[in-house]
Amino acid sequence: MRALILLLAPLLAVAPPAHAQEATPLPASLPAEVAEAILARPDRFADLAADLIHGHGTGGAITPAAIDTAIAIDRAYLRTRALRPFHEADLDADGTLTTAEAAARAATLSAPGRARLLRQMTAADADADGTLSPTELRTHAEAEVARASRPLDEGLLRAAAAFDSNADGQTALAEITRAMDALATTD
Ligand SMILES: [Ca+2]
Ligand SMILES: [Ca+2]
Repeated sequence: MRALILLLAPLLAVAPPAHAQEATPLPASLPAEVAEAILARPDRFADLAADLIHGHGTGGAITPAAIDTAIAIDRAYLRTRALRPFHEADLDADGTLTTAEAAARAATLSAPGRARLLRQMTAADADADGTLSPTELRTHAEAEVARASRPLDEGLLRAAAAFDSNADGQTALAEITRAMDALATTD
């Protein structure tokens, strides 16, 4: 499935409204920047929570552990996406990318694809020796995950856990929608 955090970009692009600092029915445990993002677009947070619960929950509800798993799946998706061009060029499958392997793969690509592969290789080649070691590949993948999944993105996914209003250890979609409806009526 598409990474949940990629769905967050429109939510995060919206500036928090002026009333974000006022008292609200949001759980007090939420970090301030997460609460502000939810207040800015409660409808989008409800959509995000629905995707999270439907995609990773059980019986219409989700536990904190399942949210952690959803976030780990998103990270794995981003890591895999970052490494794919290099894996496609690792012709002898030894986990290391040589200059010759990159050149052989680049020759089969369009001009933009070739430019992208060589640019990504230069960026990942931390010691500038012309090859990518397993360590350089891992570091590059983690950097791409950090770049694509900002702390606030994951904070919004984790926020769903704070809406467990009946404290049964899981958040039902109804608990989220009730809280978002309450926000709408206090506006
Ligand atoms: Ca290789
Ligand atoms: Ca290197």
